[in-house]
Amino acid sequence: MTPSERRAVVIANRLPVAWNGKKKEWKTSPGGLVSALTPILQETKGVWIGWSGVPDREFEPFDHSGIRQVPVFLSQEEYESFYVGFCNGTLWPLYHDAVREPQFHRHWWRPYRDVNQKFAETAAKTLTSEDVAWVQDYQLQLVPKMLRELTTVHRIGFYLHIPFPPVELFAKMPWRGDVLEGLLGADVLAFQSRSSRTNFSVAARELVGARGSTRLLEWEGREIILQVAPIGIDTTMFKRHASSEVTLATAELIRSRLGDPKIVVLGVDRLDYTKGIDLRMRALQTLLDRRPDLAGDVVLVQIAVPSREDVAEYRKIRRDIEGLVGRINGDLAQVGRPPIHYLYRSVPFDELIAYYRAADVMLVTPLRDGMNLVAKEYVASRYDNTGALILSEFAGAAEQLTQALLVNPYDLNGLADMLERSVAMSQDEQARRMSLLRGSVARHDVFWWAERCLAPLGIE
Ligand code: GDG
Repeated sequence: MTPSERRAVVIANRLPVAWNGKKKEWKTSPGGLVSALTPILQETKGVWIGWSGVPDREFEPFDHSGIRQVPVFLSQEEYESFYVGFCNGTLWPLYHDAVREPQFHRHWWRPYRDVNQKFAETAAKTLTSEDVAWVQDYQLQLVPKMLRELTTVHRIGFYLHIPFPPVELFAKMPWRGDVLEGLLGADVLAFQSRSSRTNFSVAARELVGARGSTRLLEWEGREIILQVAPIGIDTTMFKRHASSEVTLATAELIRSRLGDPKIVVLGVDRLDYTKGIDLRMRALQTLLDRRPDLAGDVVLVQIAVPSREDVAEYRKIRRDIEGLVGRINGDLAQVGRPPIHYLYRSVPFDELIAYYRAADVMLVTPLRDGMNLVAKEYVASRYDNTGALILSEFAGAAEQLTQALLVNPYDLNGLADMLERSVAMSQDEQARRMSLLRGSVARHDVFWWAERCLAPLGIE
């Protein structure tokens, strides 16, 4: 069998389609992963295995957009202990530098293991010895080893979308050995950044006795390739949308609704405590305290997309941020001219691009982030080389986007300095930086990423 004939089977927490209960139909969930993999899975007659997003409901396998979709059943209880509990209460904070305290509960671990087993068993029914299994992300770290035990599949790959933490943090997890052994079941493990790959290699060697180097480990008589494959976006698609007449008109409208300020600063994030939304607002306040002459000229638009509202920490960060918006606007607003415009909702894709076009400065300040696609999307939308990107050193994107204004988000004065600098940046400097950033984002787009991940697995 040649690499171009080999079938790819993606195993992810969610299917690339979501069930619309009212219309009783499946709808494609937009996103980079889905658009990158759809053509590959279509060509190779591939399969996507994942949860439907609806607890307590069985769905039969079906075809959508030329891809076989195999739903995995999750009960409400499993959703709460596996997903809300272990994935989002244990792994998510632990893997993001423990910016919130990870909760370790045995009654969450067991369902994590059982649900991983369920995904592996569902996949095993589909996989043949000619296929390549490609497991996605932190929800399914035990699946590679389980597939090795259950199947004779050609190769097993795993991609981690979030950071892999330093060993000092990772070592706290009571089930660290099971997780490492789960991942070491793969033939190829790919990470967003060099630091994540190094962290994993150190943990595997120190905690379970794997041998080898940062790039290649040996475990139970097998070799495991450790890859760095930073995820990208479909840059051509972003440029096309960004330059359409409708988008440009919407961008104008957004600026005029904001009162035509001199500088529009934009933040776009899922409302998550890792994204540093509160710190960027406090940095704006620091700047306006320092430079009252900028009041009215500089406004921040923050789009905060509702996320994981079932998790207590997420409800708390929402309350904190909304309190902060109220305080800053209460202190600094003139009637009809608040410094912060806060939207707690997601906006349609076309409108999001119009916001990217309307923004003079994009503020991306996560405390830790696997990559951060918003930073890349902003760059790809600035086809005329205008605008400035302020980017946290702690986003995976900072390893590639070195021409951004890089900041330590914890340093409020430093962040305020950088905001001040971006507000005053000359057009020449904007153009020089943005054209280098655009080159980097375009060279390492989502198709480059998919190929980098799939080629070592034997898929072309
Ligand atoms: C995880 C990792 C890694 C946002 N608001 C709206 C909207 N979005 C879209 C953006 C972007 C995506 O959501 C967010 O992606 P990020 O990469 O910024 O962040 P996470 O959701 O945390 O993603 C991250 C990523 O996985 C991929 O590997 O980069 O580090 O944490 O595409 O455009 N889309 C629409 N309306 C919105 O209001 N339509």
